[in-house]
This record gives sequence, structure tokens and C-alpha cells, in this order.
Amino acid sequence: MGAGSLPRILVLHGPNLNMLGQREPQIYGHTTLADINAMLVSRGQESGVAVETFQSNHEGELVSKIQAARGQYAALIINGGAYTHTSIAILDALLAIDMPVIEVHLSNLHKREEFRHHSYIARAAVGQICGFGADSYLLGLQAAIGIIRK
Ligand code: CA2
Repeated sequence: MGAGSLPRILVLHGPNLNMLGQREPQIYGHTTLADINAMLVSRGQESGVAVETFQSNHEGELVSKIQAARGQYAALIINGGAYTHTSIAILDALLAIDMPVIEVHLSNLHKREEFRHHSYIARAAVGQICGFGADSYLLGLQAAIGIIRK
């Protein structure tokens, strides 16, 4: 079956996640963002969904991508990076698209500094997965597929 007829899932990565695997492996692991994206696309193919990915270091670009996702995707998975803890603009965009949102993080936010414990994105999300490294994204994809199939 061609990807054209499959449900689409958008995965958004926020700022600095393009550096994954290149710096701070003790916190974020050795897997690169390209590795994560390839895993997601491949797991999506096995599960009958078309996964698309996008990374930006710019808040406004992420907001525009979220706005443009409306009506185009069955679900959205987001690791907002540090914008998770600061961005009401991203929260507002997520609330406006009328689509299941799954929040994911590589690290366990709750074991880290106090300022990482609060997520603005959480208010717009069905749920949050954090602390499983790159597997957080795969668990997020599994959750998204489960929601789509319900
Ligand atoms: O654990 C996560 O996934 C985070 O969203 C990652 C963000 C951080 O600000 C959040 O609190 C939790 C940071 C991403 C930075 O990624 C880097 C990767 C390699 C080297 C430096 C930063």
C-alpha cells in the first residue's frame, strides 16, 4: 500500500535536539536525531502509518508547523525541548489543532532540575512519556497508533 492512503503522524523536535548523539551523551544518549527519525519511520511502516518528522530551533517555526498540521495528520508527537518549560505560544497552537498530542522526552524531567518539572505542553497532551531515552519516541508512537485505532 502506498503511503498516500495511510494515516499520517507528525513528530516534532524542538531546539537543540539536532545535537543529539554529538554532545552530553551521559544525559541524552548516543543515538542521533537521524537515527530516531529512521526508527520512527520504519516502525510506522511496520504498523501501517506514515511518520513525518521536523526539527526546529525556532519557536515560531514550530508554531507554524503545528498550525499547518491541522486536518493533515491523525496525531502529533512532540518533544518541545526547552520550549516545553517556557512556551505558551506552542501550548496555544497545540490546543487549537484539534488532534491527539503525545508529549515525549528523552530524559526523566522529574529527576532533573525543578524548572524542568513543569510542562506547558502537558495541558494539551493526551499523555506524557519521559525517561526512556530514544525509546520514549517509540512508546509515544505506539500510544499515538493506539489512539488512532480506537
Ligand atoms: O529530555 C528531553 O527530551 C528534553 O526535552 C530535552 C531538552 C531539555 O531542555 C528538556 O528539559 C528535556 C534539551 C534538548 C537538548 O538536547 C541536546 C542534545 C545533545 C547535546 C545538547 C543538548
